[in-house]
Amino acid sequence: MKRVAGLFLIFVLTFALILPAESIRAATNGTMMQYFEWYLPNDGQHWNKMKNDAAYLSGSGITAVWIPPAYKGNGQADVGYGAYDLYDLGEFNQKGTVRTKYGTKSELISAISSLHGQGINVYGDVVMNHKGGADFTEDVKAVEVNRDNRNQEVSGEYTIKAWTGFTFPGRGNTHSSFKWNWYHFDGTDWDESRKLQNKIYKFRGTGKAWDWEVATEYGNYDYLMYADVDYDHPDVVNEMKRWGTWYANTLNLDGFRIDAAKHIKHSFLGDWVQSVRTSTGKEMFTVAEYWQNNLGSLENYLNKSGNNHSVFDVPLHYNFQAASSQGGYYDMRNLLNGTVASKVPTRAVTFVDNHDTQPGQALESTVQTWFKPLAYSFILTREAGYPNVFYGDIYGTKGTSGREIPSLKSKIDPLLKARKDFAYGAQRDYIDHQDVIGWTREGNTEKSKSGLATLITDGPGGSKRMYVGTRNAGEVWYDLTGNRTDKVTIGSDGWATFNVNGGSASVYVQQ
Ligand SMILES: [Ca+2]
Ligand SMILES: [Ca+2]
Repeated sequence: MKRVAGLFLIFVLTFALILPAESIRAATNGTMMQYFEWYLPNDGQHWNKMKNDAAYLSGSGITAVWIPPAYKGNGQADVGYGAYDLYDLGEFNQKGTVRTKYGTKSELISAISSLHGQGINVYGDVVMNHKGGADFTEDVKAVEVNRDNRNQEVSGEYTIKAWTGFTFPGRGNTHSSFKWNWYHFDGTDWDESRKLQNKIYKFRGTGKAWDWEVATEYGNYDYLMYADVDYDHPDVVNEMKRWGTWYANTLNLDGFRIDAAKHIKHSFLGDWVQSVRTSTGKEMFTVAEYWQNNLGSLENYLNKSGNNHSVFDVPLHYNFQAASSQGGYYDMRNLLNGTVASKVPTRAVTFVDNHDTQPGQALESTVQTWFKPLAYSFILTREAGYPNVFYGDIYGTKGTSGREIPSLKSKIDPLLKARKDFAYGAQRDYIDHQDVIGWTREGNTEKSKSGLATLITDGPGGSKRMYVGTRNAGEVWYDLTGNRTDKVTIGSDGWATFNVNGGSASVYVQQ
């Protein structure tokens, strides 16, 4: 905070806007939005809000939304990750409620129809690692394992009462007659007969073992929470593929976000994606949440899951967080170090924050507010990666008095516009200074005014001479973010000098 202590207020006051730009997915750049944050109210109105938001989203440049888990969780207030019944999309009276936290199945279908009507794709959240809220316990033979090394058994075999029986009495056999029993799972962390804390139980039985390959943290990170689904069981594999097709067809989904991928047998996930693509006949863009700040682990996941879907660029998020918390002393040349966007750009979904990294959540690592416009200008105006904008950054977050993310809509909207209208064509990097870095896009002939120049700095303001292409020669460009008011005339040689304020971002485009 030292060097920037005096500048911090200026950062807040000037708050750079980010520009949107770039995207390689179509004639118009693709931009995804994560349409929820953790602390949305449990009022059943979220699907309705999303429906009413469709026109704004489309107009601002959002081309796809990732919706929260749409099925019945372990109670009405469940965010969705305590998944109970994947076939109950707010349709049956189960867990004391018909609707989910977000609304009813019919409201969701109506909202998706409105999004499609605005040309926006919809990606469903897929929670397949575990099941919560079982209907009854079963007697299961199990051993305790060491929490820090799940390959190490630390007790003899004995019988526990595990919450592993799922018959879905409120739904019966509608949509699926599959019932879950203990042998469809690998383990749990609760024995109802002894009620001991901090245990992990591995089930015993023919063929029972933690799944492989999964992440290697704690020896084997198959187990995360609740009753852990066993992807060595062929009936489970078949049922989940069948469900994936049903989920996609019932909601007319265009893709998926896979939850907790590092805890799920990687080869199964590749097969599952391929299976649903084949059975639906659709592209079904898919991004997996593999939460590890390690490029090698992410590349290993891509390889072991068949190289057929994308991953969130977790290392880039942590680079943003580090840069935002070093008070101007971060070396901005390092922002791309160790990122998916730099190594496997076609598989990178870039993002700034999400429902897990926001204040108060399990993986809290929130990018500081002053840096968000810089981070969004980075993911929205550069060529590499498919950017994802967080609902909590547009509308603000709740639930952590005094520490919420404020609404940054007025800062992000111009950057989305930059992405939609200007961030096209060849990119030139000027990532050559510890504070002020920049890049340009030359534009293309399909988008008449396209082309841009972005500058960001975590320290003092500055300027940089950059090439934007002779096709833009003679044009007068201005800062779409409003942070700078000077006009820049592009030279006949395609070069010009651009300026940026301290702790800020500027994105110059044609007037
Ligand atoms: Ca297993
Ligand atoms: Ca697992």
